[in-house]
Amino acid sequence: MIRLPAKPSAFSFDPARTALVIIDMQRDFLEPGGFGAALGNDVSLLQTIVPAVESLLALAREQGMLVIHTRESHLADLSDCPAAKREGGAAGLRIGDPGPMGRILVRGEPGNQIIPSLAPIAGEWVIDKPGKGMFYATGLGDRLAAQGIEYLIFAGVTTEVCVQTSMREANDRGYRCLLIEEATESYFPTFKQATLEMIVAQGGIVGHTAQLAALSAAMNEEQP
Ligand code: TIU
Repeated sequence: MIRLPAKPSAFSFDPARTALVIIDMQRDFLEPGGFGAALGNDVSLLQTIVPAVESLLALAREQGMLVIHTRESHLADLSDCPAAKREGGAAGLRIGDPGPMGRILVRGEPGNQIIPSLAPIAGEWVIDKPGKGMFYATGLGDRLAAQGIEYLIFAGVTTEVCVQTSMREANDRGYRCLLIEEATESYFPTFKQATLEMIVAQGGIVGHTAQLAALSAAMNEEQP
């Protein structure tokens, strides 16, 4: 077992039964002209975490840990996009509308690809999800169970939307969850901070959070 300092208490995990989950580091949310910008957000805020997510991904790959990438996306005919979700954006900038990176939030379009520096490699899982949470309508739960995964380490965007929803879904399913603080970001810095605090409140009601350096040090140390 690997043990590291975390909030609200130390976090222990077995790397052989752990997956790194990188949520939605796709061009739609990180680059101008995508879904994030269409919703009125300053996407440059999210780009600041890219180096930390790159380091975390390299660490997981070095250690041979399972890596899972998610993408929020919809089928080309939008049959998996509820009207309530599509109605959310401004006219002409809604899910399925044409944008500079192709149809907004549609599977297979250029904007739906994970940014090049975090691109999945062979053996890593890519989960396309129509919702904010990674378990809803994806079949991921069965795949994780078949693989014997019990611990999930989270990174990605945005902290209070898809990351938090996925972490709450995982928490309800019994996974032990850790969110890496510098490897997640929100369009709203106060929402990120509030989310980190609410995850660890009440004795870790949703899970744990830790700094990347703490995880890296623990993983590179000899464990007793
Ligand atoms: N809008 C926002 O903050 N997030 C999303 O729409 N999706 C994800 O968080 N991936």
